[in-house]
Amino acid sequence: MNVPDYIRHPRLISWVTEVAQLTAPDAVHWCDGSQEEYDRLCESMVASGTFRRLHPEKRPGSFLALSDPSDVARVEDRTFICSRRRSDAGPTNNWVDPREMKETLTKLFAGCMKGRTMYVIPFSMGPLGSPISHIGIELTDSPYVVVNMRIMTRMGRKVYDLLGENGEFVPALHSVGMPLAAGQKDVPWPCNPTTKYIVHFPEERSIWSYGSGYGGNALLGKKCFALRIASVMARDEGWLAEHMLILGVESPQGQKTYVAAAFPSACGKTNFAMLIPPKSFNDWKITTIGDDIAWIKPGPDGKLYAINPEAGYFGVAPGTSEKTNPNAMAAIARNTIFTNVAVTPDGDVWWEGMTKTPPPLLTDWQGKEWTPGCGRPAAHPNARFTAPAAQCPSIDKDWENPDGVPISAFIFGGRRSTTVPLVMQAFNWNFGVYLAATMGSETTAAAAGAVGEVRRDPFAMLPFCGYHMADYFNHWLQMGRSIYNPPRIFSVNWFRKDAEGNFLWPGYGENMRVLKWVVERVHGNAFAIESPLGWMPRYEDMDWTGWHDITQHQFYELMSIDRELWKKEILLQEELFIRVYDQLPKEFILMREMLLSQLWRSPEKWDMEHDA
Ligand code: O2Y
Ligand code: MN
Repeated sequence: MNVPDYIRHPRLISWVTEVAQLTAPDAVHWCDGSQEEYDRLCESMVASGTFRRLHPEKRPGSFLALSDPSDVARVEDRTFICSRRRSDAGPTNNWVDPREMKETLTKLFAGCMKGRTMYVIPFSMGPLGSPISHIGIELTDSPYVVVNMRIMTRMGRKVYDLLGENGEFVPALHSVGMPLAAGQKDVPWPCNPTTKYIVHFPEERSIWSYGSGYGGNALLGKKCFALRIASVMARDEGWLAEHMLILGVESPQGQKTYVAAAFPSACGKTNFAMLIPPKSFNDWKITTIGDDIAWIKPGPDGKLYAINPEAGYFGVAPGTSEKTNPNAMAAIARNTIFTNVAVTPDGDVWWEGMTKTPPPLLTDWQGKEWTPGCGRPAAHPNARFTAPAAQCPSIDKDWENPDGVPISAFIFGGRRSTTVPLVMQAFNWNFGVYLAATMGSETTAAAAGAVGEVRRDPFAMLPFCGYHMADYFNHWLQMGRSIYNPPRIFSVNWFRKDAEGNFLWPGYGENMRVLKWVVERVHGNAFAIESPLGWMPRYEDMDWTGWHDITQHQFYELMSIDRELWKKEILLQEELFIRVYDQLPKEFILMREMLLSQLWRSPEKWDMEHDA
């Protein structure tokens, strides 16, 4: 094997050698991360049929990939946390003994790269050299993964300079699980239709992924490293690896406040991260640091500082439009890889929700002819764009600041048609941790299971925590004890509906009004009253400039607290708590009691119109 002379890391070289011996690729390519390499790989994928080049003027530098119909999303039931002890993975993760799993995987990986090239991808999660960043090396037999990783991470030769001879890195091994026999013709989207494993070994901080070429299963810097492995590192080292967007709010006076927010998958995180305030707020500015993951570490002054470990957006295309997210639309105008969207006859992209009227003729995500009303979606509901973060017009000037940005507030939100008010501030850090731990979302048609059922998704981390979920709650409580003046914690719910099923809150840019109250609370500049659940704004505490439709009555309906619903809610929360009881923080029992007692000393239907 020819190792470039700038790689001076014996442990890395021997790992790559061992993997090459096991997987038997035809060639090993050490990626340098250059534009030429990216262009060459894209061209070769156009030639092989994996990529289609999009219209050079309408989507310059952009490509479309259509996946195998069996390989379209993360596979949670095939995702494993293989800690030495089952109890360390906890009851919410799939677990297999690490020795047994290594045996299974070693058999699967034996010869699995035959007929393919193995790429060595050096990448940094976070700005190169930042004290908050960490390095990974992904070995993969998928050129699609290489080019996506070049957008999503800081990838290339400079990583080897940082690693030197003995630097730490997370080894991440990936194969599409489809070796090619001599002379066998490849398919545009190789994967293994029957066998998939997304496996994490938290003690040795390594990742093995087999059988899928899609998104979170294959771009191992993202969910596998930046959340599942990093959450374990964060617990051990006293920091936070979170499923959070980070945005900046700049007031007309130029005061900048950074907020991190957690919402479950498919709850509009990218839209919130790139929010454009309503016209009447045009002297306020929202800037974007990240749309999905935050790494947050205590700085020298004891405050929390956050970076976005990613360098790109792997966003959901359907629903993204000039109306819902103009910043995302600008970010994907060029140099973007689209996966599983539809394509127009002249080579531009389209998906449901992009325009009001669909084009008269498309090729859908399965390569079939599509016309409006044909009864099939044109794009897959989990179709994605991979775009460089730097292309987003709202990108924050400090998005690559190696020291991170100071976080003043955490916001947690779910999708709830009832029960949870539009916004409230937790009474204190511990209560905020309780609110975040009990958050849930109603299932939509896109998710499996009954529509409208509440799924608990604590901290939006249920599929992404690399250890016992209740131990993670303890880690958050411990962080509150160890940091000076911790950020304030808020809960939001953009999705509340009236009795007729109409949304009570328009969302999108109007969420700025909530954000403004949050920021003003952080700085001690906004009034709030005490509700049974937390601190809440009155109608007059919100800025309604430019919006004359909402009445005080409507706002208080959005903010009301119904004791009967909360009784049910607390019983449902108990289901999660009992599931993770062996590590459940004792504080949670006390907070539940406090909550119940507050609900009982308030009227059955608490609302500010009558009770405040
Ligand atoms: O389906 C996938 O492989 C991607 S999942 C994903 C991608 C970007 C951001 N968030 C998510 C998520 O599931 O939370
Ligand atoms: Mn996500």
